[in-house]
Amino acid sequence: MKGIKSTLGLALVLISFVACNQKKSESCCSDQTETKPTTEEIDHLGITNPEYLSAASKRALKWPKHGNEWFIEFEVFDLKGDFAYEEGVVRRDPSAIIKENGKFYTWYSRSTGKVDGFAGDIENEKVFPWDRCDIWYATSEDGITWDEQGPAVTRGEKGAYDDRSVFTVEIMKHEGKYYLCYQTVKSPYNVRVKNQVGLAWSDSPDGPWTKSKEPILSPADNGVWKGDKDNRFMVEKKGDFDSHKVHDPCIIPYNGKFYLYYKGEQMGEEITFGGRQIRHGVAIADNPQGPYVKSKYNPISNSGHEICVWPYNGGIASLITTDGPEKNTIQWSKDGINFNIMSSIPGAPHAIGLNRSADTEKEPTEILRMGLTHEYVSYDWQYIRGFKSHRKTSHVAPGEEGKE
Ligand code: AAL
Repeated sequence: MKGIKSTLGLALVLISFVACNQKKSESCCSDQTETKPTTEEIDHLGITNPEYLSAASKRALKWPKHGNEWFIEFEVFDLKGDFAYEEGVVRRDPSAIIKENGKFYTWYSRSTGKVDGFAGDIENEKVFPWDRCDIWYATSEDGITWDEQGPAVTRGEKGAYDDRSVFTVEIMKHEGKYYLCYQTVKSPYNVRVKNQVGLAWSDSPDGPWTKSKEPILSPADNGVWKGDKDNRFMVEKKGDFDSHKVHDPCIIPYNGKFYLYYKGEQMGEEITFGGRQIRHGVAIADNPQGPYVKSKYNPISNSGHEICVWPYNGGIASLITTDGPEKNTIQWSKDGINFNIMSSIPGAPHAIGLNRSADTEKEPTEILRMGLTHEYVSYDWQYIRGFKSHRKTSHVAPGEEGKE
């Protein structure tokens, strides 16, 4: 009996020794891949001595291998007709461009009057440039000269969830129907007011539009304000990344479902090492009109601002601008949820309206070759401008080309 016991004991010791060593060798090997770069990697990254890797070189060694396919530069320019700058009118946050009946169409936020801010009579004044907006649309033969057509979706009647402002719109065409999704605010527009998302649909890009009776997306309700002051930084608990506002909605038909991408603003938002704490989320529905269910993986970005997403190569691409440590990157995910950086770009125009009439599969960034953006002339007045982008594949001085 004693003999059996001691054999069993020895076996256990041996098993745990082997298991322990296996663990050790796994961690030793992963350390090795981290610290022992290949000759090609050393040459590609220009590392002086692979025995002495700086933190920057260690990070560079972890980068996935990408070419310059996703690297682009932008040029922004004035448009003509009704999109020429007009003092007294705010036109901003253009939707994507679609091509219908031989013409380009876009929708946008439109308001008039100067901004008063939050200090005065918020019931009757205008607190932001995007306050007291309706959604208007314009068409163009060439994408340069635009004709304003009039309102598409207007604010709801007093007491409705969208009675104060409807703004920051996106267009989706699906199976012959048109869908506009947009931000909504209910009066009074105070600092702590929650923002929601509404939807309208039509059989024609020229309307008439039917509005959803209820919002299709709302902020998470797990944040807790501290005190009664109208202050958005004072919180007991911040809650989810979208506990205060759901913004910049954009619906993409994807894998037989509808992916509603949006920007979240959090109660108690902070400034971090990358700027404002802004992150994106996605909510998924079986039908364009919803119900939209927020993904358990939210937030799906750690940076960004206005949503700018497009389908590419069976996945979804996303341009991340303005805020957060990963701003000025283009990212791609093969499942619409798990995004990785494909390129780091020298800034991008704000609030981009993509060219959805482009052949999106031609190149990863083909949809960005032309499009719309907005620009601040002042905090009171913004107008819609055009942009172009081009791929950058080499960097040569004048006269150097022939010598390549
Ligand atoms: C934009 C967007 C949303 C915000 C405001 C108008 O950049 O993120 O639309 O509410 O600013």
